[in-house]
Amino acid sequence: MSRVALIVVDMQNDFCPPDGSLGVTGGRDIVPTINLLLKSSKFDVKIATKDWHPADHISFAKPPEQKPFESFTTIVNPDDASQTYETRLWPVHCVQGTKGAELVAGLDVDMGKVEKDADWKIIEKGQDSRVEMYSAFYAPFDNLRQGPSTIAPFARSALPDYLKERSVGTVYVVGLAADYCVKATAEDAAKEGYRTFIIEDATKAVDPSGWPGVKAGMTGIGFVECKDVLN
Ligand code: VGL
Ligand code: ZN
Repeated sequence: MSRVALIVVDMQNDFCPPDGSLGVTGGRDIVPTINLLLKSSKFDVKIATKDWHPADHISFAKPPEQKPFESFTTIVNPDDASQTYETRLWPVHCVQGTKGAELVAGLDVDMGKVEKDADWKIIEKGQDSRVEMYSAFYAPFDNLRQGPSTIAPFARSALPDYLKERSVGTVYVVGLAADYCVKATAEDAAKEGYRTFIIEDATKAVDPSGWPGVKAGMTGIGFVECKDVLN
């Protein structure tokens, strides 16, 4: 029987105001909603992802030439210089082992552990300093779906195998940020063949004004509210 997974993306101190280095407006406010989801028996498998960067991660703006948020960087596949990737630079965030990389206070991660028959797992991502990795599945140029990649093994997380081993068929994605890691994770989930939903009132965007446009461009993903799931 196909099982249902809840993927809680990057609910970490650095993404939560007021202290987070890359605080997403309202990021902390969705903790109670996510806790309700974690408590629900609707999900057979529960996962929390952590952005887990080395201190020299490529996505960190290096002042004074580079500015966070405003600048764009071109990230090149270390194995193929013809493959480039345009994205934003960010303030230093979620460095491995720092307070900023810890799951945010109040997130009821124990719910996943105590739930009867539910698996609970923390998945780290973004450990390869050479590549950005918004998705909790893969870095953009990881081709492990086709065969062995020569990109460092950390460009692929433990998530793809974890979901497969547990016969998951449907995933619900929540957390931070809607327009970056939640989006990329949901898109890869859909690509991998999962029925994929984003629970909209359990996520917040870095750019709330741009979110409707980003959302409109996402195909094959369902958008639902918490109340639709927990009835
Ligand atoms: C994220 C920017 C940089 C996210 C991670 O979790 O959405 N955004 N790293
Ligand atoms: Zn990051």
